[in-house]
Amino acid sequence: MNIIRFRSVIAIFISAISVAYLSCSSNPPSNISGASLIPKPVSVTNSPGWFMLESDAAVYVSSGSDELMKTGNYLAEKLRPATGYKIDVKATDKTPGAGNIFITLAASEPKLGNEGYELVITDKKIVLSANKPEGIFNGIQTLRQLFPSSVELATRQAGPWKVASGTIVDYPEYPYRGVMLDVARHFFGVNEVKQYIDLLACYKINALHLHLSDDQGWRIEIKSWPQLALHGGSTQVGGGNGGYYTQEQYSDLVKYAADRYITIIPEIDMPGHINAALSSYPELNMNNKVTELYRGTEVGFSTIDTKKEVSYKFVDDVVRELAAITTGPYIHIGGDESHVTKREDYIPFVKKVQEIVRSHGKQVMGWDEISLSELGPNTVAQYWSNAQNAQRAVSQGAKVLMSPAAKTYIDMKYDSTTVLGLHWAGYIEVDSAYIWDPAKLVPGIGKENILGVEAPLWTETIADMKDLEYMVFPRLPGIAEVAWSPASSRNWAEYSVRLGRHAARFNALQINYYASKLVPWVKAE
Ligand code: TNX
Repeated sequence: MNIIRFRSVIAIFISAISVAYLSCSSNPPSNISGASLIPKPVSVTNSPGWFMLESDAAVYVSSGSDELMKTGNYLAEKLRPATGYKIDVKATDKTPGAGNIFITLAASEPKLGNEGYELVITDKKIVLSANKPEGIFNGIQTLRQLFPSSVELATRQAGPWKVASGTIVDYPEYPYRGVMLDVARHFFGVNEVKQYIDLLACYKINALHLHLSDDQGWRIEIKSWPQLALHGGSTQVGGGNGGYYTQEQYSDLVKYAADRYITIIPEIDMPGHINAALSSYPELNMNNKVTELYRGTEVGFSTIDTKKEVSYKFVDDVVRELAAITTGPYIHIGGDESHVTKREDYIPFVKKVQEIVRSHGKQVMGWDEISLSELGPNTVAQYWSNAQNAQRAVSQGAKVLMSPAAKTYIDMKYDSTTVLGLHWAGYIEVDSAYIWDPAKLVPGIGKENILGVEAPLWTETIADMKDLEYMVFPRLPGIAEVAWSPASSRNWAEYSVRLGRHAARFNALQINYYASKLVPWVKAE
């Protein structure tokens, strides 16, 4: 075949593929199994017809649970702006009539667990059932994605608000599906974190780990050690004023997240990554002198004096105050890159700090290095770089949270042209963040040893929400699917088409995403 003919054959082939894309990209699709849902549900079954949301539709909630009523209100709030409909929310003792959405805790499937849900859509109504309100909340996220993406717009749109009929039965692969935000290197205020929480909820993420302290900043008010936030929180990478959360603001964040079934895990990084504290209180240093505030991006140069009594008084006060404003089960103690702490000091320090955390009624999380120490009951090791550390944690009976840097570090650049981000763990294109199985990554660590998956965003180079969105989207939806959907049902070629159809949703939500060339983006509906 000569080169010209070869080219025209390729051209015909490409246009055939484009036609195929266009013909199945109508949103919503005529079959529910053609819907571009992320994360992919466990099971989707078609049935003929569709449900049409009309102006007199209401959300009916089976009576008896205030919490369930809240999920009904959340759904109505999501549907009102774009539809322009009133969408009343009403408690009821019986199944409502045609044209309505019904939310109920009468799920028949024990396998749904706490977070799963069942969605049955017919031409008459939408019935969303689950064992627990968190399952309903997850089902609501699926329902949002079943409506045309214009449902996410803030102003009234034309519709029609049609959803293809069928049944979805869905539940997560892993119980912990998280992200980490480093608010120490660059501070992110309460409203910014709330904005992030709203985006996380769309993808059924249920944990937000906040990295609250590092060399460059201390971001949480501690009443018994006030200089930590006042002085230690007064700057950030590159300079500027930094910032911190008062305990009241922090509690507001915890509640905002909990209302969206997201648990906040606070981290105080110790014994290294602690210059902000050392610059606030001289007694925490080996030489009893305060250090300078730090605005650079080096890691691994600071350590608390692990031999002094006062260091443990400090840890106990900080953990006590933090535990009192933490509703979730975990406190993260850091433990990474303590390059200037002697091994013989690091090991007893990590052991004692775990005991302090447990004495305040919380379970411990720490970066994988903590397995060098003896791990106490229920301690979770967060695997980020050293497989041996993770294996040592498992051999001590600990569970592992999977954050392999080469897959989940969403502060890594996409490729060599990405302006933001670092690349010490390699470039992470959108496909690479998706194509991996947490249960097959580290020899000797299987599904039974894994609590879940977390994608950290370190913020040495990330200064604001636009930067954050660019690094998080579109890798986060893929990582959310790795954590939620069974590995056997995942495949990049199919996923990339579904992801491409989320462009209109990203645009409606005004997300500054990276339009990777690896994804067949479908911008218009
Ligand atoms: C390593 S990951 C760190 C962080 C940096 C990050 C940058 C980990 C536990 N420690 O201190 O911010 O690399 O990617």
